[in-house]
Amino acid sequence: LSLENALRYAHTRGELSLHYQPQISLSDGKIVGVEALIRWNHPDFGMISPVEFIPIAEESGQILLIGEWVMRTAATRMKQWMDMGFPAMSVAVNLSAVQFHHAHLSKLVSTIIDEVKLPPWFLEIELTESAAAQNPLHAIETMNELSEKGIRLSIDDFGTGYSSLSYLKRFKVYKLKIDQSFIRDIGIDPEDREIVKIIIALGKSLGLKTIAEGVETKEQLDFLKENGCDEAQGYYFSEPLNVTDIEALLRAPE
Ligand code: G
Ligand code: G
Ligand code: MN
Ligand code: NA
Repeated sequence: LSLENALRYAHTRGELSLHYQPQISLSDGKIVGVEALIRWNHPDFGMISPVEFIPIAEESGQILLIGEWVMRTAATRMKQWMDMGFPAMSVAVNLSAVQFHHAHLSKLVSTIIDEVKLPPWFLEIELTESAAAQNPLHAIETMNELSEKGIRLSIDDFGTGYSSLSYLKRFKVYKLKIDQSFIRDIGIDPEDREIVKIIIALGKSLGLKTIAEGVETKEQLDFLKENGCDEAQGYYFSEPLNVTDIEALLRAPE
């Protein structure tokens, strides 16, 4: 049985779920957002990583349905949390290149936002530089349509793609996500320290928020605070959690 076949049923049989990883504001330590990360729990194969099945979903075209499910589920959940009285925060979803370059993405996103009645600025779309690079003209158009509707865009894995700087000039970007490969060795690698400082400074001068990914230690956190990074995300605070566990975390006094 191929993974592609199994994936066709995953969606309808409720085998897909979203986990949520908190994003912390470094000025006050509060949770200001979550990133939604897809999980596939197959009855026989067990947990299958998105690293394995997203490429298959992209090749087979199933990513369009799955991606729509991700956006709708994440937006619905955030609306529900707001209605339950949790503090306002954003929910970020990862978009694959295939989804991003499909016609009418911005229309689909608006439809979902309207349907769910979530204020658009609470939804953040994460896109990698390389995904945008596959069709730069269409990417600019889509980015502009999304930001006109008030939806926020963040560049995922920032610094690992190419043409980063020209994109910042042409796209309306809200946030830079500093790739975890730069954060990992902050404690031992002076080059990584300089790169991270420069990305934070770039964000400041262009008026973009910066968030560090993959923060695992106090030392990394202190460095980021010292250098004025806005937010952080990583195992130091919390791994991605299922709905029950993230709700418990959101309820707990900080
Ligand atoms: O959380 P985790 O280690 O499992 O994520 C692995 C990779 O899968 C990351 O690169 C992440 O961006 C990607 N990913 C997670 N959820 C989604 C999703 O809903 N859609 C897409 N396209 N990629 C996702
Ligand atoms: O590509 P993207 O940045 O969306 O993927 C985020 C990935 O990083 C997910 O697979 C998520 O589970 C993982 N992740 C989140 N926090 C940490 C962390 O502190 N350390 C490591 N190594 N991975 C992390
Ligand atoms: Mn991401
Ligand atoms: Na990333």
